[in-house]
Amino acid sequence: TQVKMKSVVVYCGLILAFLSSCTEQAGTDCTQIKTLSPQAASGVYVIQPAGVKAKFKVYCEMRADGGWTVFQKRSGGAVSFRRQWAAYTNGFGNQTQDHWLGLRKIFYLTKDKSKKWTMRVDLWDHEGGTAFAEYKNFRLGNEKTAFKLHVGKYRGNAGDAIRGTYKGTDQNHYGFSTTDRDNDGCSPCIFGDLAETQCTFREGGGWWYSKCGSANLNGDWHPAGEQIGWASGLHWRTWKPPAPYSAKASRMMIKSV
Ligand SMILES: [Ca+2]
Repeated sequence: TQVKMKSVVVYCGLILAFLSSCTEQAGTDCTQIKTLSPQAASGVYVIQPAGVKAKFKVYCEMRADGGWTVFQKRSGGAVSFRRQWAAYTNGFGNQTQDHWLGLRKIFYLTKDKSKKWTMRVDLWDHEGGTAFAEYKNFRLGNEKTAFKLHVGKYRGNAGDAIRGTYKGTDQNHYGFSTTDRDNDGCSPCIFGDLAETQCTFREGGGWWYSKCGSANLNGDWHPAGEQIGWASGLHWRTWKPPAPYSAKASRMMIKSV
């Protein structure tokens, strides 16, 4: 029986080693996880993008059209998006709730030139409506470019707020700004009788502001009844113009193709 016990211990040890190597095996992104396991459910997964040493947790939104790696989620005021450069670079919040994945991780994902990425924005209003915007060829530049935003062709029903409605406010090919890192092109910008030097409005969230522009989903969250007219909000101004309307919820995510 001692020999039998010993072989059971060895056998179990092998199974445990096999299982732990299975759990340590990280996908490169949510799209690959969904492709390899079509039944995989939405949830938090550990990923390791190709050519990157870091492993990190992401929320995967598994849909019929593929696995999407979520990098922004807003649904209430519990998580403050009034953060500075370091926080927007590294990420904040909990992946199962409201969060910002972090510019460095989005860069790690999208720097692989062998893949192309589609970025999807989902919006929910306070009246039960939804809308979306999708961009082909999404990627971010590295930290030296202030994580410059690059998007290709738009499709959707929320409008192309990244390129914006006013001349000179196109956020495509613009770097990221926070209250302590100003790349917004305003020094100042004149809006009617207001002169703004910072599109973060000194306390709002970071974004790829271009003379402010028409999109910013990282501003202050506002509840129903207080969702209209704030300088800082969850704004996608091609969706509900002209007064700034602050969405009830938003989600930004990417899929590799
Ligand atoms: Ca400025």
